[in-house]
Amino acid sequence: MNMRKFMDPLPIPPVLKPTFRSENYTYYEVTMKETKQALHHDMPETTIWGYEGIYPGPTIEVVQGEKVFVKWMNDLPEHYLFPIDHTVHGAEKEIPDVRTVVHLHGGQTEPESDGYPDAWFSKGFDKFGSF
Ligand SMILES: [Cu+2]
Repeated sequence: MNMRKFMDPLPIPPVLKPTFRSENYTYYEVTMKETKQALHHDMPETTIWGYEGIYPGPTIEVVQGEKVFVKWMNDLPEHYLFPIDHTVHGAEKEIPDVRTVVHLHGGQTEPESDGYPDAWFSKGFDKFGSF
């Protein structure tokens, strides 16, 4: 495959509109979805898992000091894109194949809301836990 340079403009993610905004806080909902997207002009579409179904995910614009809540929702398929080695810690067969958790760098996030490394939830919050 010959991938030519400078074929695509720099991707600028769209700005996400809040679900709710008041004088005290702003609330967003972001859904993780599987979609198809071409990541380069010379490549065919490929399967991606993206926030709001795009990669990179949307931008959340925040004014300094603004309090923001985000509800991260998992609407990914129930089975992973690739084979899973169930002998690895954290990938046991008893837990859902596809689990997610969101972690933020650069914000002032309360620890219980910042995606502990072992925390997870499955599609539709059907199951959740930590190891
Ligand atoms: Cu981190």
